Parts: sequence; C-alpha cells; structure tokens
Amino acid sequence: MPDVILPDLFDFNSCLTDDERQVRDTVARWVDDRVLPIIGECFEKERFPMDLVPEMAEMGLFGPTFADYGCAGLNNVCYGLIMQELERGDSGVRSFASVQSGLCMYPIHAYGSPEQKQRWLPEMARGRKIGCFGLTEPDGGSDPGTMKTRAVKKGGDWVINGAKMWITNGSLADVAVVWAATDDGIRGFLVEKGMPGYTTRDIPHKFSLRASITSELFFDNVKVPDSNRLPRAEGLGAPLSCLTQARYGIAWGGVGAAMACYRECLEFAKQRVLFGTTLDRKQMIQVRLADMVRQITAAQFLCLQLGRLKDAGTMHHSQVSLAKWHCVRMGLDVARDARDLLGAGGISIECCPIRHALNLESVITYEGTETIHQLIVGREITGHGAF
Ligand code: TGC
Ligand code: FAD
Repeated sequence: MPDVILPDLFDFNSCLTDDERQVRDTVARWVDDRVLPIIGECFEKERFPMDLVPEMAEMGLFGPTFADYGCAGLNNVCYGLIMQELERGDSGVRSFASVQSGLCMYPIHAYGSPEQKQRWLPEMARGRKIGCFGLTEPDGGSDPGTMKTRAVKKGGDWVINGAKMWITNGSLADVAVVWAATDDGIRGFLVEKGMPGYTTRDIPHKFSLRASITSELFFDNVKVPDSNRLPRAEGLGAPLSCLTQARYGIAWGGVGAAMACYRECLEFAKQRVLFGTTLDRKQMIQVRLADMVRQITAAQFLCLQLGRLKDAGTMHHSQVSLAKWHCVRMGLDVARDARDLLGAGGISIECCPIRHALNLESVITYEGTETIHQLIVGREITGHGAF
C-alpha cells in the first residue's frame, strides 16, 4: 500500500494473493494521486470527474471480471478490492464503475446476443461508451416487479413508454439498459442515446453523491428494434441478478469509505492538543478509534469470504444482501462518528467524513434499501417473505 491506512490487526494481507494485493495497491495509488486531490471540489460543484474515465479504463476497472472482450479477467476478490479503493476516494467514483461494470456490462454479457456483446463490451471496457441502468420508477423503486414502463411489440420493433428515476449516469450514457413490462413479463432493452422519444433530465440539488450524475429517463413511444432486446433476459430475476453484482461491490465500497474516515480521524487525533495533550491519548478518543477499526476489520473479512464464495460459484444473493446491509450501515456509522470526532472542522468539505456520510445516505438507499436487505435476509432464515 502507498502507506498504511488501517492497522492490519488480523493480517488481512496474508489472506490475499500477490495478484490481489497488486491490484488493490495499484488502484489505491491512483485514488491517492488522481481522485483525492480533486474530489472535494467535484462534490462541491456537483461535477463528475469525466476526465478520470479513460484512466480507469486503462487500469482495466470496467468489467474487470470478464476474461473476454478486452476485459482484465480478474477474480471477484480483486473486483471487490477495486471497489473498496474507489469508494475510499468517493462513492460517486465507485458508483460510476459499479454501474458500468455490474449493471450494464454484466447484463449485456449474461443476457445479450453475440452482436450486442461485440458491439458494446469492448467499447465499454475502454470507457468509450458509457452505460446506465433503468429499473427504478418515479412511483417506487423497492418493488420493481410492479413497474409501469411498458414495451409493446409492433412488427419487428418494440415501442417503449414510461419513465425511470434516480438513474446514475443517465444523461452521460450512450446506452441505457432499460427494464420494461411486456405481455410476456419483464424484459431488458438497450435504448440508445438519440433514439427518437428518448430523453433525459438531470436531478439537481442533491445533498448526496454530488460528484455523480443522477438523471430521470423518459420514454415517449421510443421505437427499439428487436435486435436491441436482451434475448436471454426473461422475468424479474434478470434485473435482480444484475443487482447482485453491483451490491457485491457496494459492500466492499462501504469498507473503503470507512477506512478513509478512520484514517482522517487518526491523523487529527495525533496532532490535536486539548487539555494539555494530544487527543489520541484520551480514553474516549481511543475507544472511538478502536471501535472504527473493530467495525472495519470485521466487515473486511465478511467481504473477503463473500468474494471467495463468489469465486467458487457458491455465493447466494441473500449473502450479498447481508453484506450490503452490514457494510454500508457500518460505513455510515463510522462516517457520522468521524464527522463528530473532527469537531467543527468536520463539517467542512476539507474533511472527508462529511462527504462520505452524505454519500452513504444514498448508498444505504440505492441497490435495495437497508429495510429491503433486512427483509431478504429475514425471508432466507424464516422462509416467509414479509415485504
Ligand atoms: P422474488 O420473487 O424475490 O424474485 C423474482 C425472481 O428473481 C430471483 N431473485 C434473484 N436473482 C438473482 N439475484 C437476486 N438478488 C435475486 N433476488 C431474487 C428469485 O429467485 C425469483 O426467481 P424465480 O426463478 O423464482 O422467478 O421477487 P419479489 O418481487 O418478491 O422482489 C423481491 C425484492 C423486494 C427482494 C426485490 O424486488 C428487490 O430486490 N427490490 C429492491 C430493488 C432494488 O434494489 N433496486 C435497485 C435499482 S438499481 C440501483 O439502485 C443502482 S444504484 C447504482 C449506483 O449508482 O451504484
Ligand atoms: P421506496 O421504494 O418508495 O421506499 C420508501 C421507503 O419504504 C424506504 O424507506 C423503504 O425501505 C421502505 N419500504 C419499502 N418497502 C417496504 C416494505 N415492504 N416494508 C417496510 N418498508 C418498506 N435506480 C436505478 O434503477 N438505477 C440507478 O442507477 C439508480 N441510481 C441511484 C442513484 C442515487 C443517488 C439514488 C438515491 C438512487 C438510485 N436509484 C437507482 C434508485 C434506488 O434504487 C431506489 O431509490 C431504491 O431502490 C428505493 O426506491 P425508492 O427511492 O422509490 O423508495
């Protein structure tokens, strides 16, 4: 690592392979050099740092687990460590990579035709084409099975009407993976920028994820050729399987955000002199720092085991729900406490915890709210759906 971010009390490093450490350290250095110096200003000005996209592509951060179409062919633990490091920079940067990889490249790879894969995946891996994922609608996101956006078959085309809301990268995207109800159930469509009747509008005045673009998508009789339908995506399980990919990375991301907050608190506590000595000598400050390390360390090992299960092909989506719930809640708790530990300075954009805490208010809601993940785990252990 560039320098030690977390005391490695349980020798987490020894549980990683050389390749995994190398991937993590490469991304960590890049985040330190390229993201941290600019991200406060991006957050303040509501700007996504688009100039970083080619560099992320160059490092192989888009679709990193695919071994074809110009992708890096890394394992899922590497993918998780990438997400951890990106979110140590900012949740918005991690969101960009999550959406591109888990929510757009994944469905094209898993459910697309050979032509769709060939057309989109190499360009998306290079960061030359950007994707977004339209599932949530204005009337509610937690129950996507009741979506109102409809696609009706007319000859060789589909005609889509409806709207999607809160869509990351919406207005940036060259291609939107859009989920719509049809007479045969839910299907996925690749809606391209510029198709007549397809428009987007950015959502302004967010107090969270300000370094990320969030948009509404509108479909007014958008004619989409059948060749743009994902041929192997049938039913709600298809979009939910994409969420499993992104939620996996978000769990690791929560660890990264918490690491950044802890690190800033430790540095502050070492130099802040109050009541005759530095804060790091005060019992209550030590308890709070130790508690952050306790929470981060436990979450890190949860993520690692989840990654090993994913690499072994035995991971279940309810395990991902537990990890997303646990790690994002942990990150938010750490960020809020870190904000307080920094005193008044903690409300300034100069300090990262307030930015991470505000970002994590979105992260705890998107990709399934905390309640939805609790209910998914509840269903798994009782056998009763209580949604
Ligand atoms: P349910 O009966 O549970 O499931 C329908 C079918 O899907 C299967 N399934 C899954 N498959 C893969 N992965 C998962 N996570 C899956 N969850 C369920 C399931 O086995 C079933 O298959 P089959 O063959 O039996 O039909 O469906 P339900 O209608 O009861 O819904 C359950 C519920 C509430 C858990 C689901 O609707 C849900 O997860 N809701 C939350 C919606 C959500 O998370 N939306 C996120 C939108 S995208 C986003 O927020 C991007 S933010 C990105 C960023 O910026 O980083
Ligand atoms: P609702 O579903 O209306 O829920 C409202 C409240 O009710 C919540 O507290 C919820 O936990 C609770 N609730 C829901 N069901 C139950 C129940 N059965 N029992 C008890 N309580 C319940 N979506 C996309 O499709 N693509 C994206 O790229 C995307 N990016 C996003 C980016 C940001 C910054 C944000 C904030 C959201 C994004 N979303 C995206 C949307 C996100 O997935 C939804 O906000 C989320 O799924 C919740 O939906 P909702 O906001 O409509 O809340």
